[in-house]
Amino acid sequence: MLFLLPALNEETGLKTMVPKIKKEFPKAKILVVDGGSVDGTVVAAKNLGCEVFTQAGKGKGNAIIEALERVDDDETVVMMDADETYEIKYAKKMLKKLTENNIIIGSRFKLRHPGSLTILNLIGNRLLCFAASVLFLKRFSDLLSGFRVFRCGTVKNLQLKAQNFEVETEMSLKAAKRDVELIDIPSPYHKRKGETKLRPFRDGFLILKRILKERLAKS
Ligand SMILES: Nc1nc2c(ncn2[C@@H]2O[C@H](COP(=O)(O)OP(=O)(O)OP(=O)(O)O)[C@@H](O)[C@H]2O)c(=O)[nH]1
Ligand SMILES: [Mg+2]
Repeated sequence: MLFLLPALNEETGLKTMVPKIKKEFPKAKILVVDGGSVDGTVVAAKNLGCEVFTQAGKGKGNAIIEALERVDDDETVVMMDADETYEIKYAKKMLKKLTENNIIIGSRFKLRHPGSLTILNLIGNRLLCFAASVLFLKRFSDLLSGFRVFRCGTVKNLQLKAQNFEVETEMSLKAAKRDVELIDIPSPYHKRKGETKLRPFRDGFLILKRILKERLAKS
């Protein structure tokens, strides 16, 4: 099993998160994909015993795509942000539902902590989920959640292309089109450690564009 952590300047989050992963999942490998951090992310991750590589391209999407290329198809992947917003122990609940052909999503709306999602992000997320649900005639609960469990090969087969924060949306929409089951598990969400990398208007617009692109594309 492999924890996949995309990290751009997340030294603070990694320092508290990685020991928790090791405690809950002592045998798991931890792969940190560095996005060109200028803080102590890389050194901290290495000192904590993680495998680390710096991505060639830019953006969270490229980080995920490049990481999956390095991982065997039959590996179980737990993807989560490196800012300690998600609760590691919930991965256990998610792993129980995993099959060869599904993606388990930690859905944040029910159990989110106050202040974890800004009003703007909450409204944007809801609107984007609503737009996708209407356009795809299927209910998407937390399209943008970065907490996901899947077999590496399941997601590699989707041939993701999104370079930035549209990557989770593309994953969910392509999965829906290819009959890969999406299973939501309510999972807590906390206020992040360190500074956000999300730019709500720019990234929200890119996500909306991705939803429309996926709707218009044939497969
Ligand atoms: N490798 C890599 N990681 C990135 C990049 N951009 C963002 N990330 C990571 O992707 C994860 C999600 O980014 P966040 O800034 O937390 O965005 P968010 O979770 O939508 O927003 P918050 O609710 O503010 O946390 C974090 O672990 C970031 O460090 C990038 O270009 N490269
Ligand atoms: Mg975050």
